[in-house]
Amino acid sequence: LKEIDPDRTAFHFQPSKNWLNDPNGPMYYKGLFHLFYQYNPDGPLWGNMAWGHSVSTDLVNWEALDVALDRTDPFDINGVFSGSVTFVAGEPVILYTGIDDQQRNVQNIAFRKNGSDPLLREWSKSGYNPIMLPVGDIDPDNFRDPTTGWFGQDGHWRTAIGANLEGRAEILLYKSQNFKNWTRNEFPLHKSQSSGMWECPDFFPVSLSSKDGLDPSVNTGNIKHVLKVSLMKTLQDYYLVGKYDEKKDVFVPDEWYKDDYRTWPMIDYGHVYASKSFFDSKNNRRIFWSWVNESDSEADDVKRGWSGMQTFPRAIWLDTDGKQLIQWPIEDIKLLRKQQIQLRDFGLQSGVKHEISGILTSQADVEVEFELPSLEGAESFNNSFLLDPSKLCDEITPSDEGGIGPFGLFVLTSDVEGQEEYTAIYFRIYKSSDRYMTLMCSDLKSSSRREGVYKPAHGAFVGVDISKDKRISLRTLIDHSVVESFVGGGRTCMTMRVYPKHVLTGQTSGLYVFNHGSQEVKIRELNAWEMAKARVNIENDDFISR
Ligand code: DQQ
Repeated sequence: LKEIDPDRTAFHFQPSKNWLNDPNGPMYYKGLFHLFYQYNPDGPLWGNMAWGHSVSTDLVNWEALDVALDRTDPFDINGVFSGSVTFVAGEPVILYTGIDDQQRNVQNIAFRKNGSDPLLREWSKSGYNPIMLPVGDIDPDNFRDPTTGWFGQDGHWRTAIGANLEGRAEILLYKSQNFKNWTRNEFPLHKSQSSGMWECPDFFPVSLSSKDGLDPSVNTGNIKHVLKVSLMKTLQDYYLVGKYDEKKDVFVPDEWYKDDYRTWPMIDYGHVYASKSFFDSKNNRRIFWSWVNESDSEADDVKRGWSGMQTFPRAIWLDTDGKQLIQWPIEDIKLLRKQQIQLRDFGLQSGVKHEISGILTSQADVEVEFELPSLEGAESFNNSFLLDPSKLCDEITPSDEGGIGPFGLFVLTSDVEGQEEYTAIYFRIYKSSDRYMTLMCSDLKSSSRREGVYKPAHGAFVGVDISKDKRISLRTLIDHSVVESFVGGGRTCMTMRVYPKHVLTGQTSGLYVFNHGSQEVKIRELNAWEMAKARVNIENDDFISR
């Protein structure tokens, strides 16, 4: 009998075994989606970095292929680090960072080997690698993660690379006419004084008038550009919205922007890193993945034989306010929805906890819209809350009796006496002098009785004005050890890793809606679906023969 692995997910991207981190070079090419990822072929901890590779027809079910890029040459013998794919004359080309035989970060290029293999299994590294070296003021330890290339009106390709120059974060811009010989631009695409090294930049245009995604080279029409950076300092992903000046080749963030990362919006206020997007030309959308790390111990990773996963793919576009990004699980997730439970116009009195029963809730997709009969009774807001909402969520608890809220969901719960566990995802409304502020918390303090597990509370003030219609929506994907939440239609996202203990003894997990505020809260509608298990990188299967 195989020992049960309660942390293994049902529909999140993971290799069948070993370590995974950053998503690399996602693309759609001739009927197939490809996802490469930072992978250790030899074990469940970080090391021996290579590019793992999987393919899919629907972005939900994945077939694992052999490692696409491994450490083979002087220019990458110490690691094949992150990178991306660009279509050059219609052909996919990989740009990636190698850790060379002198331990330097260098940039390399690889082409598909066999033009007739639809699965793009083999890649050949060019003989003229490396194509970019850390020379001059570039720190050879901090020069990595080339973006997908884009093509300018002047007939030159561009790519952008994260770098550290005398302690300053810079996204360096390189140009090329032939995608082979690259020259560093006079200016960086963008830079910052105080936020440390920026890894894994992602740079792409977004439409101001539609949810459709855009090809990376589009720079005309009603558009803005987004620069996403991963801060080594905080291990969080942030984004800036602005204009790309193609003449100077610089990104100019919108006026509100200050050079203080604490004021920048985050891709996800939970626990993700090194995100990357691609343009899905099949469905005209931009899709986004992020690495979700483990947050239990290394010994646990070794015991289970794997570590890390990707967020469920999200469509990403710019809100009509032109300021914030919206991220939403791709529609294709509906392929997995099974039995559904629904509540409509359901009053949640103060102090009530109501169970959503009848489906398996350890793999579920839950959408709920709360309505507040009135905003009177909201507690007063203190400006100091703004600086550190996670600290605030750590200090309060979901069982406090508040004014409006706490109300929300308890997920992955156990009610068995002496073994109670619950993860709370909830809201609490505050009133400042001129507006209402909606706090969202994901509180893991009571999520597990397992030892050595990180059980933080994360918080964010959500980018939704509650005073408009007194409604707030929450969507939560629950998948065994990962809980991804989307507030206000995807304006604020929070992903957490949860390791409940009760499932180890075969107990099923519960799901509740609750209200511990002094005012009644109404559920306008709740839909919860049990989710089927996707086929994700199952070993020993022959994709081609099926
Ligand atoms: N992970 C890769 C690097 C990147 C970092 C190495 C971010 O290329 O900068 O595994 O997680």
